[in-house]
Amino acid sequence: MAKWNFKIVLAGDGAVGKTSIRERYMGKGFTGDYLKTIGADFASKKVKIENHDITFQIWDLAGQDSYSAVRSTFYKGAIASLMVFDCQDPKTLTNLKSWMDEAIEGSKNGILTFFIIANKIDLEEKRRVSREVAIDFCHRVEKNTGIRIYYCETSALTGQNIAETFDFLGHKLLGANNIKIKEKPAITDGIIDIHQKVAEGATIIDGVSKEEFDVLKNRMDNIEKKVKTIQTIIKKLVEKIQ
Ligand code: G3D
Ligand code: MG
Repeated sequence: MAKWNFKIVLAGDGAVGKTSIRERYMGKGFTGDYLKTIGADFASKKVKIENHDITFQIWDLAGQDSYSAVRSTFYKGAIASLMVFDCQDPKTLTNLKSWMDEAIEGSKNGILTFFIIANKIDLEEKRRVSREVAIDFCHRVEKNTGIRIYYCETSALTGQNIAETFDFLGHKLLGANNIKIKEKPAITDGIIDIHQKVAEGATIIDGVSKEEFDVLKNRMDNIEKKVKTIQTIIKKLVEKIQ
């Protein structure tokens, strides 16, 4: 029976709900070491997927600075990262760009799975970042970094999608270690494989559907051809004049 130790880091702006997500998953009474110098908390939880014993080591930043040179300890050895934003505040989503850069650098590219998490989904009336906008953002980040991203919507308050996210992570991380698991994770509508979605053409490419994208691309290709023809004509004219 194999034992697995997966270090997962929670990153994102202050007050987006990182500690709440961790506490919701692990219960309030965790015993964590307080890593004073880097301002991080750490707690662990054991779970079982089929006959595999998994220990999730979950690290959570207490500091609110968007960058700190001492953070490398925080990311060192991390295999997955939950990048959390508050669905009430678009800035916390766009700030995830620099959080991701920091995580990629700090983990020395060791992070295999990134989750972008829209938290506080229970506050429906106050929501200011739509699912579409968030998915579009994830797609752009995936395109720019080449990193596979999963997107999910959670509420640390109601518990929506919290356990599901960690269960999904457990399956993915075992998979990344070439472990074949028969039972499927409890995938919910809230968990979206950005890569898969784009490959299926089922969702957004820079804000347009796959069909619209293909039409636009076709038009661009035609315009490009016309421009080339015009350039050739101009070149010939210039040659004649000379
Ligand atoms: P952080 O660890 O990212 O800094 P916290 O964020 O977990 O400390 O959460 C910040 C505030 O947001 C807390 O409120 C917390 O209760 C609230 N919060 C976190 N997640 C959710 C959620 O899913 N839904 C709602 N409605 N609130 C949430 P206080 O008032 O204690 O500061
Ligand atoms: Mg916190």
